[in-house]
Amino acid sequence: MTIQAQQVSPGSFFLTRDELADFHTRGFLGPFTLFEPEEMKANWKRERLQLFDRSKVPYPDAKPGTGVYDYDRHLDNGFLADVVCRPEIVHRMSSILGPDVICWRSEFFPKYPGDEGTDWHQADTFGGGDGVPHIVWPDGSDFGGALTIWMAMTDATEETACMQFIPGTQRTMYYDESKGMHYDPSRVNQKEVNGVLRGFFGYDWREIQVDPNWEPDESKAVSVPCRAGQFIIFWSTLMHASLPHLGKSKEMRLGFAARYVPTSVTVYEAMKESNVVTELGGSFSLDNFGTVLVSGRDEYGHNRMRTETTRGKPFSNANPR
Ligand SMILES: O=C(O)CCC(=O)C(=O)O
Ligand SMILES: [Fe+2]
Repeated sequence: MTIQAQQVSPGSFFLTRDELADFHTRGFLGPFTLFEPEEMKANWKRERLQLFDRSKVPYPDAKPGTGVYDYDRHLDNGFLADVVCRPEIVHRMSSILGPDVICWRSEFFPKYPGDEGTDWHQADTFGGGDGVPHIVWPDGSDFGGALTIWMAMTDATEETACMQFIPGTQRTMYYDESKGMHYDPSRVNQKEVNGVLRGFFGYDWREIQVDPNWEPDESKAVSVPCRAGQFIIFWSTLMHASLPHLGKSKEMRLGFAARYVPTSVTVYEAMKESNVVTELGGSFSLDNFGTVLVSGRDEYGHNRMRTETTRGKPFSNANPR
């Protein structure tokens, strides 16, 4: 894949050559500001209520309490539909992934006071849970995984579960996602790892380590706090985690993650027959699923596209060609 640094002008958020080089060295970039903190706080106050309206959620069959319950709310919620298409995000995605980019997944990551941090992990095929690939890159690709933007909907500090990364680990997979993991929600909030309360929503990534004796080198970990309205970009194959919410503040921390790949990537091919995705203790049918073309055009036709939300709001293309 050729990667071009582009000229930065007003309204344009393509990465500079230095930012790109930095991204490829470390595997993450940011934080960048999408909303000022006060604006984000007002947005969240409003959208929190909107999100309770589940009359048009894409996966009405997903059960409450399962990890898939609030997947892909950008497909029904207008605010999130705008967020995933914003040029501040999409131009940067396109600087790394090329001109033709889809958003295929979004998720919320809430941490309430006292909650464990997210344990160290990497995602290449996103099939670590069920052992079946969710995304497949074309043969011979340099990269795998998805580019993630993780946006802080509330402040995320070292005391309130900010993200952590181990820079430069994005090129080696320390986990074999084809093994699949056991789901056991009784594991949640139970375990300290090196003195830090961490877990993975009922999964334990140690079950699928390539080398059972390996441990992530936490001495190299960096914490990346974000103010409400800021976002970080990272490869899903970068070793990443979050710190626990220590409970000193009574405010929950909420992350919103959206995942992007080039149009050449095939999403949910392995679920073509069943039309069902199963992970994190839940499942949902793909009837309303569609990827969103946020940049360029689709010359492959691998994926079902959604051009509008379930409420009929069109998605915008931030970088048409
Ligand atoms: O927010 C978190 O604690 C974890 C987020 C994460 O793992 C992801 O966005 O891939
Ligand atoms: Fe993750």
